[in-house]
Amino acid sequence: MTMLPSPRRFTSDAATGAAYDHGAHVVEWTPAGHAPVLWMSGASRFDMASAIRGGVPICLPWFGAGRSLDLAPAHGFARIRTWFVSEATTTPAGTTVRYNLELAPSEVFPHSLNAEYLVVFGTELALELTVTNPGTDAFTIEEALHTYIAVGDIHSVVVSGLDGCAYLDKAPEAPATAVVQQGDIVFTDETDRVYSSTGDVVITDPLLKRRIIVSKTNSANTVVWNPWIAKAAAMPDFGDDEWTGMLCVEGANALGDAITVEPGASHTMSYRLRVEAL
Ligand code: TA6
Repeated sequence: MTMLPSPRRFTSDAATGAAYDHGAHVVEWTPAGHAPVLWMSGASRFDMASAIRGGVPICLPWFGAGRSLDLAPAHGFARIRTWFVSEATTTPAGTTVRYNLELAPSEVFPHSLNAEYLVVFGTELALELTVTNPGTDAFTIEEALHTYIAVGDIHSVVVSGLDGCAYLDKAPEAPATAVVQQGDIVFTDETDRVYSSTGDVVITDPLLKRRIIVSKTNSANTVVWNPWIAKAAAMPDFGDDEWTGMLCVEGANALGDAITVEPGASHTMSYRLRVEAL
C-alpha cells in the first residue's frame, strides 16, 4: 500500500488550509478567529488506493454508484487520482490553489475528461469545479463536492434553507419516491438525502456557537448526510463514535440532474462556506 505524501499547507492572515494532491482533497480550512470548519476522521486511510475520509472529497464523473447503481469505484475516479497543481499563490487575503486533472477513457467511462478545481482558502472557503469535454462526443456526468462539516453534536444541529424542497431519501426503509422537506432538518437517525435545491443552506451549531452558510452556483442538488450509529460502525475508515461530530452538506449535480457536456464545452459548479459566530 503506497502511503500519500504530506499535504500542502497554506497560511495567510485570512485563514489556514491544507490539501492533498491525491484527489485535490481539501482536508483543512480554518478562517482566522474560528475553530476548524472541516471534519476529518481519525480512522481515515491515506494511501493511493483509497479516498480520504473527511474534508471535501470530489465526486466525479459519477455520484455514489452512478445512475445505473452499479458503477465502481464509489463516487468515481477523481478523488483517488493525483491532481496537478498549476498555481498556488498566497496574499494576506488568502491562498488560491488551482488543481488540474486529465481523466483518460476507461471501460466504465469511455470519454476523456479534463477537470480544473480552484480552491480559495480565505475568510470564506471558495471551491470551483470546472469539467471540460475535450472529445468529439457529448458525455454526461454526476458531480459533488462532498463536504464534511465539523459540528459540536449532531443531536443539537439544525439545518435550514431546504423547507419545501423535494428530496430522494436514501436511508434504509425510506420511500422510493421523492418527499418534500417540512421546515428545518433536525437529526434523529441515519440521514442520507439528495435535495432538489439551488439555494443557500444554513447549519446552526449551538455547541460550537456558530452558523455555517453554504452557497452554490450551477448546483441543482444539495446532499445532506449523517451515517448515524450503524453505518458509522460499518465503515472501516470512520470511527464508531465519530458520527456525532460531523455532517455532510454537499453541492452536487446528481441522479436526474446529471450534467451533459457537449464536445469542447465546459461546466462549472461553485460551492462556498462562510462562518458566523452565534
Ligand atoms: O453523500 C452521501 C453518500 O452518498 C452516502 O450514501 C455514503 O455512501 C457517503 O456518500 C459516503 O460515501 P463513501 O464512498 O465516501 O463512503
